[in-house]
Amino acid sequence: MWIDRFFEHQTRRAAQRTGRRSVLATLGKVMVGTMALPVLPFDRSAHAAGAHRSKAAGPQAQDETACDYWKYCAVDGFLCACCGGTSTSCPPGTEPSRVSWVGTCHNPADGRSYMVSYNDCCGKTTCGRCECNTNERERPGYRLGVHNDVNWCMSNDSTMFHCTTSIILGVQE
Ligand code: ABN
Repeated sequence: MWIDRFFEHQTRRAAQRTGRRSVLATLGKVMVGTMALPVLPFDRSAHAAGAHRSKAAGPQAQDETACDYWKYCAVDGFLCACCGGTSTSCPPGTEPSRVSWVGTCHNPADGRSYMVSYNDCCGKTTCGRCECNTNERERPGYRLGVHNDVNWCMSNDSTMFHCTTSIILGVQE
């Protein structure tokens, strides 16, 4: 009967199409996918200095090369203390940005709040060490005036960003 022949033909065609070739194609896709996975851009800043300390413990006031140092509560950049400078001075061959981002951080050593200016150091390629992204009270990029993911070297003679300092501007009375 024609209907039997029709379905037999369709079934054979489907079996040919979804046979070994499609299994191999699926396997190939899985293999390529798993090879690409390790090179995808993951945020690895959690592995930066100080990440081993518990966040619940709050900020600390001893180690200037760790992201949880109290002055770094709203920082976004590589710590100059890990790049040949200090938390308040630029490494040799770089100069402080003319514009900056400010944050208010709580110092656990004296229980007071300080206004901190995050000036980038400009004039050399990125340092790449001690990347910290604490960004307390920062807002998303579409709210430009309150966003910190910005190269503050933008108005210097050299706009090359190297690292970020954290300079106390004042204490809250
Ligand atoms: N303020 C640090 C920085 C520099 C370049 C791009 C993003 C953030």
